[in-house]
Amino acid sequence: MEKFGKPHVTLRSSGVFYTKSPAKILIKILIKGRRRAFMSHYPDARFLTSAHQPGQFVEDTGCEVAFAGRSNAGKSSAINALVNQRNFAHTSKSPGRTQLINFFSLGEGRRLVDLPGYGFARVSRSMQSHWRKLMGEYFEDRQSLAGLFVVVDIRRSIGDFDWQMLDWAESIGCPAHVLLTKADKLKRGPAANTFQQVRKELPEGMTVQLFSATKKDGIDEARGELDRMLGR
Ligand SMILES: Nc1nc2c(ncn2[C@@H]2O[C@H](COP(=O)(O)OP(=O)(O)O)[C@@H](O)[C@H]2O)c(=O)[nH]1
Ligand SMILES: [Mg+2]
Repeated sequence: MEKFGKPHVTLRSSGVFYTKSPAKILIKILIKGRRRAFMSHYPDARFLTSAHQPGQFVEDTGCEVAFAGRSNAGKSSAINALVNQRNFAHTSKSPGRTQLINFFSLGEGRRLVDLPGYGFARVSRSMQSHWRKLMGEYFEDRQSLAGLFVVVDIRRSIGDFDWQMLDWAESIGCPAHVLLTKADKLKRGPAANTFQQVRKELPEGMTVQLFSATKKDGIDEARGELDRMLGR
């Protein structure tokens, strides 16, 4: 059975023939692309640059929210989930490889900053001191820093380096939000317990939430926090 005019591409599905013209296929692809961009909360999100020294930081204007976390905590996955793009910030199974600060634009002078992961036991001392220096330089004098997200694997809870980041934020009066990610790895009860415990331990004004990049849980709450920090 023929459905649309002349057969350009003929597909056979369960014994029935139907055809699609190249124009129809193209229109479908275009509509799909537009729908994806429309559905994205940050349709203009794009990579700006990677920096391994302060001279390479993006110009310190507008405002940005930095994401920190142990290597392998799920930082890149969280960023991908928030901007709704699969490989926006790359994800990795080998911890401690990226020692760069990655800057992304969310449009109109707003940025998201992917800080290098910490807590890597297997990397060299020189890499660890490079990390410490780079992070120190970033936090010391970043006028556009409007907020900090600390991404924590819920199964490990908050560690020493996470506390160091939160202390840094507190000392410069920067709002901070903890994402307890990989919440899908725990049952509801234990996840809720960790959440309550962290909430009690955090200094006043700092917030925490459950999150799962895999299950897309907590996305709206996290976007809400991100937007609040960015003044949207
Ligand atoms: N189950 C589960 N796995 C996750 C989640 N987020 C990240 N992962 C996995 O954890 C590993 C490290 O994630 P990645 O985002 O690269 O961590 P990063 O080093 O902090 O950027 C990858 O194998 C991810 O697939 C999550 O919410 N749930
Ligand atoms: Mg990463």
